[in-house]
Amino acid sequence: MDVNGAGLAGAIGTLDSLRIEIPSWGFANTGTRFGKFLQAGAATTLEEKFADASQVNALTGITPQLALHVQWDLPAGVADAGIVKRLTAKYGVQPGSINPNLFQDQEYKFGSICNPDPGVRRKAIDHLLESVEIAKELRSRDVSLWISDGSNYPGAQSIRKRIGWLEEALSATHDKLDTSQRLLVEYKPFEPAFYHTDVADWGMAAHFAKAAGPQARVLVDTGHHYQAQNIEQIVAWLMHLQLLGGFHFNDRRYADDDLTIGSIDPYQVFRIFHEIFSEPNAAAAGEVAYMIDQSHNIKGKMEAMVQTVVTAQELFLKAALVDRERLAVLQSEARTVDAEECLRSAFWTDVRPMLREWRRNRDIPEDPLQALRESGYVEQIEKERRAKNAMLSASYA
Ligand code: PSV
Ligand code: MN
Repeated sequence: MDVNGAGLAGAIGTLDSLRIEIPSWGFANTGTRFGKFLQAGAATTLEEKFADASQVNALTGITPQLALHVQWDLPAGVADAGIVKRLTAKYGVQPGSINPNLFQDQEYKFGSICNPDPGVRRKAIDHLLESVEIAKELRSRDVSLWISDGSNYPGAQSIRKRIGWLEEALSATHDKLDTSQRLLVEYKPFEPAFYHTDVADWGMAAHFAKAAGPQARVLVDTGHHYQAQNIEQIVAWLMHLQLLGGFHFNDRRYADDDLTIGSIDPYQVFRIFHEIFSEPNAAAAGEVAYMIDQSHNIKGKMEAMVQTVVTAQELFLKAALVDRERLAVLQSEARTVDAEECLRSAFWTDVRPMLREWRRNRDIPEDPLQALRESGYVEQIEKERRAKNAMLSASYA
């Protein structure tokens, strides 16, 4: 691709704005429902998660925020906010989105905010309200909610009643937000429930966000779609409706499986970024939160996170290089092949030399993955945490 000066300068300017939030759970031992392969260097405490996140930020320069999962990171709820503040000050990493957890407690077997038992619904709503309190205390903008509720057999639950319960719970949560906060509603078509999930797709999430109130938005987890779904079209629609809150980035081959962003279909991530850059209202595009939702079982966690951030940056820059003015002309003249080639030529541009230069100019290691390997950080945390990780059980039994 022939990158002209103005196009490149604009793209670099766009790249400067990119911040990616990384998940605390991406540093801890996780697995599949069949078991876990424990890693000697996995984080075993919140402090270790902050330490790892700060290392990723030092290596990449664009990940100053750490998403927190309430039950995993603040088990005492708002009473743990002080610990988070101390870690923030110590490691220079800010708390990012606050993720309530409505999927682990035994009472949630038949649902949380959609449970037919009003007592369980109350408990779940209280957890949501406490999550808003935590976010206020930590000055986090986003309360990011995945609702795992659903059912496994036809007839087992009233889909209609559950819609009403969900609307009530989300508007009660929205009522507690202060004016700077947002509620993000994440959808997923299946798992853990296998017959129906209560927020199965973007249309349902958009409805619930609108019903909840003006500060609610939809969160698109790229892994939460059926095969062949056109995710960038969903993104275009959500932008059009001013309802796109952000992303959980990952990749998938068959189902939600937390693979590294772009490892299976990098062109799709590029097309998603392209749709965001096509938004005429730049301020609205700037509100979109880019978050990673991956927890690796096979790859080393530090390496995987650095590789993920670098990959996201590459795909973001490629999309920023699309000559959108020319594309608009080609589209209006219905020059199909030329329009497609306009997109493809940006995608096939090797942006790695530009990114190396961009990092050099900002005192960031040119090759963050190589820098991680040379830093000795992974060996150090493996030494420090090996014994603690060995004591953890490798099975879910
Ligand atoms: C559910 O699959 C999900 O995508 C939600 O965002 C959860 O918060 C996260 O994964 C937990 O790993
Ligand atoms: Mn997610």
